[in-house]
Amino acid sequence: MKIAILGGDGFVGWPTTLHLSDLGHEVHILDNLSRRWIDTELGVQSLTPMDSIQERCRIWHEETGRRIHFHLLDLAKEYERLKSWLAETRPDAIIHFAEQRAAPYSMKTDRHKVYTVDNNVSATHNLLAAMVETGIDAHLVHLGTMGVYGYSSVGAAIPEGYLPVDVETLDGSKATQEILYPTRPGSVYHMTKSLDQILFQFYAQNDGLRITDLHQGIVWGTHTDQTRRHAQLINRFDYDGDYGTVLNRFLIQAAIDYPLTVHGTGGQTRAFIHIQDSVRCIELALADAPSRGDRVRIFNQMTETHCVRDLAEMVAKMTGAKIAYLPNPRKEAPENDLVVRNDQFLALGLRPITLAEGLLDEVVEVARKYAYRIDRSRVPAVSAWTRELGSKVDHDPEGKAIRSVS
Ligand code: USQ
Repeated sequence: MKIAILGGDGFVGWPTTLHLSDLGHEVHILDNLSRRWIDTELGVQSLTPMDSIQERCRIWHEETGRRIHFHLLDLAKEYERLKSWLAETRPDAIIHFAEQRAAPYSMKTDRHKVYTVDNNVSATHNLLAAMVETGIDAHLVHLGTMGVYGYSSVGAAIPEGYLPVDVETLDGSKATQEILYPTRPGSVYHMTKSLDQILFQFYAQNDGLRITDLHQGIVWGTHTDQTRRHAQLINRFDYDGDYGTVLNRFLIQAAIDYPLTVHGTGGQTRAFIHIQDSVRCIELALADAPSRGDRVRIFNQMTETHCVRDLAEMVAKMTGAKIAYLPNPRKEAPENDLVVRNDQFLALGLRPITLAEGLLDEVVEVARKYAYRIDRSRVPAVSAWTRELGSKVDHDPEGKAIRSVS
């Protein structure tokens, strides 16, 4: 297949690019490199040393003989260029990762909120409009988030996108409908992914676009089979307070003897998936495309659930790290249950990598190896959901005063 990977330079985009190229597909990355610019804005860098995208593609070619084509393009701002590229290249599939993906970054200041909404919603809508206008029949696979469902305890499993509901009709009888599971985003970033769902629903229904939306949990790990093949193919690994996600942060904190930063009581339960399983799920979703006229296909892309406190205890037991219970900068339920259905990927053949198998390797192979690159002052999470919460986040776990950067 000819596959366009929008956002193919990012944390999930890059290993997906390599995985699909390795399977023999013709792969094109479209990316505006915004994630690299944001590192510069925040004054942080990936734990792992990353080469330029052009250099990464060159190394892949040297290693495998396969070509990855890179196109510098801003989906949210360059609509006409996007349309011309699609019309000329006519990909069979498009994988859309090209969105600002950090919840704390999206809540940093009003400017970051505006940027996240403008970027994410325009990117998705530009893509959908261009697909219709060019008349291409590509299967669109979008990386969404489990976070669209929200994290309140409902005492029932979260289904894969659709919820059957009984409504009372005018004559008093019951009619059953399947509706999109009600969204309850917990950040501006998660809100943009909820908006994406409505855009997809409309374009699938109105124009027959074939769309799969993957509601992914929190990704952990760094390496995939392909990124291991050469030191310069390594994936990025974010550890800072804005882009680092919880488990990867705990791993590097343990590696530098920094107390594990649990927000609040750590009773927040979340869904997790290893990066290797994430790229495999994308391969499986690509091979199982909906037909024209079908509703949007939604998968829950996660393999296990854990609460933050249990994760911290697991990492502490493995490494001897201390745990710090900190004021939570986020407005979120302090404790929640989470039961998620993921039968569709399991039925398609996914065999998940569990935390129990992979965690220790990750600490030794990545976190300790690159620990010398960590700037301790960038570890605390300082982006607060409200001013009031921000005023409570004033000291880091080592007792130093925190200065918020905007
Ligand atoms: N947390 C801590 N300590 C930390 C960092 C986070 O206790 O040092 C807590 C947070 O308060 C939150 C939970 O851990 O309760 C998860 O935070 P996270 O930063 O790991 O994940 P999140 O902000 O939800 O976002 C990440 C990705 C996002 C993706 C989402 C999947 O950045 O792109 O959509 O995970 S999900 O969470 O399933 O919606």
